[in-house]
Amino acid sequence: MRYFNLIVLSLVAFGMAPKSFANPKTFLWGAALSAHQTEGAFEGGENGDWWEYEHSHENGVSPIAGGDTADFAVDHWHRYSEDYEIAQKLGLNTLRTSVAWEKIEPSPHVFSSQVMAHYRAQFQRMRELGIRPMITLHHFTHPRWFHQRGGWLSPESPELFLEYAQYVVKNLGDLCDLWITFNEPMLFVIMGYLKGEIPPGETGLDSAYEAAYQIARAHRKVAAMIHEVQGASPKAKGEDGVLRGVGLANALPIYDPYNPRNLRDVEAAVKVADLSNWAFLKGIQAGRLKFDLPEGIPGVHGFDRVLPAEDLPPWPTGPAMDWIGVNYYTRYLIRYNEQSLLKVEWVTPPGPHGDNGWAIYPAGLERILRESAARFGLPLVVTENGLADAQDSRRLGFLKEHLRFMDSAILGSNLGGPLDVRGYYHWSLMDNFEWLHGYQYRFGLVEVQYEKGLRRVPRPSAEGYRAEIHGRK
Ligand code: IFM
Repeated sequence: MRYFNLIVLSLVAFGMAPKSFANPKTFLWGAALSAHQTEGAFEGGENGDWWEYEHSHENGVSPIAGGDTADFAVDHWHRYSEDYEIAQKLGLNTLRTSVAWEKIEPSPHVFSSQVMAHYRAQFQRMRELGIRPMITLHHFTHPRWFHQRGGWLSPESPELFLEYAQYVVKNLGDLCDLWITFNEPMLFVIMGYLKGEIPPGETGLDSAYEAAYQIARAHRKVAAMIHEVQGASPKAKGEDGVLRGVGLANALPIYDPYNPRNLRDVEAAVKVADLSNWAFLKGIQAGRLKFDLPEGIPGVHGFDRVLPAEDLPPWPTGPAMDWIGVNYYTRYLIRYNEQSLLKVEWVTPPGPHGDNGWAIYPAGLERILRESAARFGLPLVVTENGLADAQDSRRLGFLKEHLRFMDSAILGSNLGGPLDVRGYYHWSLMDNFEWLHGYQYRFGLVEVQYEKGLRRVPRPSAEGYRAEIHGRK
């Protein structure tokens, strides 16, 4: 292995990097989107929890910056074909997006064949253009009825989610064999069930633990179902180099100690990374969900519960995950602080950052890929990486640097041997509705001109991404 690394490193040093750093024909070059952020509320969006939230005004104040709503978003519902044609021109061979549960299942056990026909047409168009879909089943939004029945605190929630997922896989399975069950499940749990900052607005440690547990169950049930329908690993792992199967897209920032020479900061950073990045995934893989919180803080306790084995029988349902989706954007410094909740404080490192304040730290992509590989031993996909940059003055540099560190992960570097990375999805193909921040942050390779009828205008960075992809083929 060391010799291999040396050879690769010297080839890179002399500008002779192997052109096909991965399986060049099967490497997934894509961009990511989500339904609620792009589609608009057409055909049933008003059945959703976010629709309700965006239209709620406590004391006349909207919970969304600028009073924005996703009622029209960027009208991807009607303009998907135009968007996919742009993606094709950029040289993308895949796109990641989600489908809206609230539109597909507007009331319990009632599915909309009209909405499904729309999604079929959408994904068929993608295929016609030579673009492989990666479909996310849950990207933060829910039907309102789901919360009326207890949401993720209810023990029936995994079955309800499975029923919806079965309907989607039955109807779209001939067009898609790359599935994500949940986007950023721990971020969703923290914001929706611990801090109450997004729907359903629950607060408290116990509700967060319960929601994480039911979501972990839901993931395992859906992974088993998809494997039964479409085949389990090793096929899913891609004997032919083509990635298939099921993963989760996880928010995986780098957490470093504020002061690497302060043992308390070092321990705090390890703890935060474990809770936010790894505990949930470890639980899904091991069948036992465990959160260790620091001892001795009033009202704070840990969690340790076995996930029912019958959710994921050993055969033919395959493993709980075929690959790990890595959403990587930024790095935080963690400082021990006696006064703060959980005795830790998040600090944004100084230096370059996006319009939304997130620090730019490209080396972190290689580090997080290496840590994910070491922990789970599974193929990896960068399911999101991008920058809020309305001027498009830093996006291309950001992209090139992150790709350089992804190359190092794939080729091997002084940090370790070559890793099995199967794809890169830039967030996002085009500007869209950025949740609590409305439309103020621009993540798109393609600008959406909101004041000019949602006209799509590729930014210079889009051409830069095309060239980067081309250079690696
Ligand atoms: O827009 C979001 C996306 O929905 C989930 N990951 C982070 C993106 C940028 O904030």
